[in-house]
Amino acid sequence: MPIEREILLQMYQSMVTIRQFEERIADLYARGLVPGLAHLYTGQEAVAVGICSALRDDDYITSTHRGHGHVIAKGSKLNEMMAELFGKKSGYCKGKGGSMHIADMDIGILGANGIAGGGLPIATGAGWSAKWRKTDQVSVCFFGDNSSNNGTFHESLNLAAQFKLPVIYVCENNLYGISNPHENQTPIRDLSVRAMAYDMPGQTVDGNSVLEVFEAAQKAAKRARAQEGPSLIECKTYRWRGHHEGDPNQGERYRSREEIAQWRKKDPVERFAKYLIKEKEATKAELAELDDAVTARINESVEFARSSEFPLLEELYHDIYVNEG
Ligand SMILES: Cc1ncc(C[n+]2csc(CCOP(=O)(O)OP(=O)(O)O)c2C)c(N)n1
Repeated sequence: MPIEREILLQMYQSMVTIRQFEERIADLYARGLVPGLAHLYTGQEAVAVGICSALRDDDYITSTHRGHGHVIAKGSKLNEMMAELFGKKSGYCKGKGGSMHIADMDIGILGANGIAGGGLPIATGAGWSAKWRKTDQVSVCFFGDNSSNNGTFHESLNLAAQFKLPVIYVCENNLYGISNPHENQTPIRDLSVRAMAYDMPGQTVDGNSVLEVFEAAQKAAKRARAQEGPSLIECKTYRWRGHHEGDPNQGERYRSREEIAQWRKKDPVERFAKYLIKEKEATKAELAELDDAVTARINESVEFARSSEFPLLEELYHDIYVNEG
C-alpha cells in the first residue's frame, strides 16, 4: 500500500531532526558545552525513524547509550533533551543524567540506557505488562550488535517467545562494538538467524533504507498486536563517528578512512531526500524549507539550554532515591 505523503514528510523531518541535533551536539561537545559522554547516532537515522513511524504514541521503546535518534523519532521534546545534555535543571533528568538517560513516560520512552543490553529485559517486561493489561500496545527494544551477545538478549527473546509477548527486538548492526569489528566478536554474519532459536520471525533489512525498515516494523507490529508474539529485526547500518565524542575516530585506528567514506555515500537522509524528489512527493525547495525549519527548532533548543540554570549543589542527592514513605 502506498504511504501517505504526510507520513513520508514526517519521516524525513524526523531524520533531519536527528541529523541536525547530533551535528550540533558534536560542535557543542567540542566547545566543552556538553559535559559527560555523547555517543552519536549519525548514519543510523533510518532505523529509529523507520521503526518509530510504525508505532503509536502509547507504544513503548527502550533505548541505548546511542539513544538520541530513538527518542527523537518517538517524539521526545528537543528543549528538554538539549538542556539535559547541557547538564541544566530544565532537562529531562534535571541535568543529572545526560545523554544516556533520556526518558519520557508520557510517550512510552522507558529510557535510554548506559548498560549494554540493559533495555532488553525492560522492553520485555513492558510487553508483558501490555499483554496482561490487554492494551494491544507494542514494546520495541533497540540494541546494538555487540549487545546481542549479552545474556539479557537470550533470556529476553526466550521469555517473549514462550509467552507470545508483543515485543519487537531491533538489532542495529553498525558493524562495531566500541573498536571491535563484528567479525571479531560474533561468529555469525546475520544476527537475525538467532530468531530461529526462539521460534520467532527474524529478518535482516537494509538499515539505511527508512522504507525497508518501516515495512519490516509494520509487519512485526501487526503480529505483536494480534497476540502472535515477538519478532527480531536486524538492521544493517553504520555509525559515522567514533564510539563516543571522546573517540572521534575518523579512520586512524580500528577502521579505515575508505570504509567510512563508502558508508557516507550510503547516507540514509540524502537517499530518502532523493527518493522523495524522484517520486514527486516533494520538491528540492520544499525539503530545503523543511531543513531550515528544523535548524530553527534546534537553535531554539540550544538557546533554551544555554539560558537555563544549572542544578544547585544542595540538590545533588534529590530525585535519586524513591521516597517509599
Ligand atoms: C553490560 C555492559 N558491558 C559492557 C559495557 C561497555 N560498553 C559500552 S558500549 C559497548 C559496546 C556496545 O556495542 P553495540 O551494542 O554494538 O552498540 P553500538 O555502540 O555499536 O551502538 C560496551 C561493551 C557496558 N556499557 N555495559
